[in-house]
Amino acid sequence: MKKPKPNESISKTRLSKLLRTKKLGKTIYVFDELDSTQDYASSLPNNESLHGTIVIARKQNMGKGRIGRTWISPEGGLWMSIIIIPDFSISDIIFTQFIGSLAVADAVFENTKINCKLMWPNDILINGKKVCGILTDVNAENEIKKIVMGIGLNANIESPSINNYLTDDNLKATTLREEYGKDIDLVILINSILERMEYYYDSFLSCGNTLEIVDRWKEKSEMFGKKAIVYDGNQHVMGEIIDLDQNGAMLMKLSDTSIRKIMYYNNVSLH
Ligand code: BT5
Repeated sequence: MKKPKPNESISKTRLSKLLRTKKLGKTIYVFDELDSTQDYASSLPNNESLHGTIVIARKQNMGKGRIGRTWISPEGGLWMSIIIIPDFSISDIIFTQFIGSLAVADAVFENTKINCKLMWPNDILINGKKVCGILTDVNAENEIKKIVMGIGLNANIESPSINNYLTDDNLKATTLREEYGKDIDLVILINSILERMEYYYDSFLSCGNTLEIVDRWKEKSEMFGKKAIVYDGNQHVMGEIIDLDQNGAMLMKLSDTSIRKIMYYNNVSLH
């Protein structure tokens, strides 16, 4: 059988045939290009049958990061949004972010044997450089709540085609092509991500098992013991990251030895 070239491999038909998940990926949209898969998924009307729908674009023209930031999304990357109709309280939203990061890290390991590191709350790094970001948007205005989880994974891309456009000098991006030395089959990678996500999601929902998720997340993070600054409007506080609590909040020790809880929506920068 002819093997598709990785760059051409996000085919809806191939993906549907390969997927072994129960719910995630049951409906699949694949576009050559979109402004943002996140916007497209958010625009679909809230409806329970949407749970597990995935929206993929081969390239995005206006990819979104958090708090109005831009996500550079050339061809060759994995730009995907997953719709979740939650059976849990929206206050546990941080766990969807952890589930997404763990699923990507597991899938990258499964396919390349590369160990990614997680940075709170939504970054995935290889060798200290960002390879993936997760974005979680919530639409809670309706009776049926909808979470849209966006995954932006720099896969089969040359890193300068991202780094040349980054404006923040402190942050460098890397790509799987650069770290792995070859291209990866994106359909197989998507399948691995969705399988791992379903595993974590089911164990979280069926047993409320946040402990396993928090523990796995802690194992994969190198943040503990590092100094960080948290920005709060014009103010900022500096401290040492010491732990993650059961609710997914990050615990930071300040210079007066008091412990401050940092929530996922806070703006944190590592030092
Ligand atoms: C994120 O935001 O890390 C979340 C990115 C989510 C992107 C996905 S792609 C599919 C879906 N559709 C969308 O439109 N978005 C989601 P944040 O933590 O705010 O990081 C954004 C910052 O990362 C930017 O301000 C840049 O400094 C940097 N950046 C931009 N593009 C990048 C890239 N491709 N790789 C690494 N860093 C990047």
